[in-house]
Amino acid sequence: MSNGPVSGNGIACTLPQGKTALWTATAQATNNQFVQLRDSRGNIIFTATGASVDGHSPTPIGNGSFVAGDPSNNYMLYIGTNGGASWSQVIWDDLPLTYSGTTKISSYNFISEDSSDQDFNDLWLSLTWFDHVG
Ligand SMILES: [Ca+2]
Repeated sequence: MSNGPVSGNGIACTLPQGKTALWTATAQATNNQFVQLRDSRGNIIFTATGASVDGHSPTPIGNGSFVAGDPSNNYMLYIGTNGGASWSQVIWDDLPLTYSGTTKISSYNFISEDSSDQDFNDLWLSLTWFDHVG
């Protein structure tokens, strides 16, 4: 199952207010990748940029964690190249893992194609929120 390809110029996703989320971004591309999450008011939650060290190998370009604070739970994700000068095509899905009616974690995966070879690995973002941390 998956959604897309869709334009990386704003993909709606939800993160429950108060939950802690972890993210990691990996490039496999020559082009300078760009990924940014914004809340419903346009505030930037995180940004990562970078290319593969050698133009093709999987290269971490950022990671972090934050507590989702938007009361609406609504966020927009942007994936492109060169600071958003162009937008990539993105395939994505969300995998919730539940126990006894509670979502324990939910993991979004986004993979992008920044050109034409259709490998859909130029930027990979994993974004996971936890019901409980610690
Ligand atoms: Ca590609």
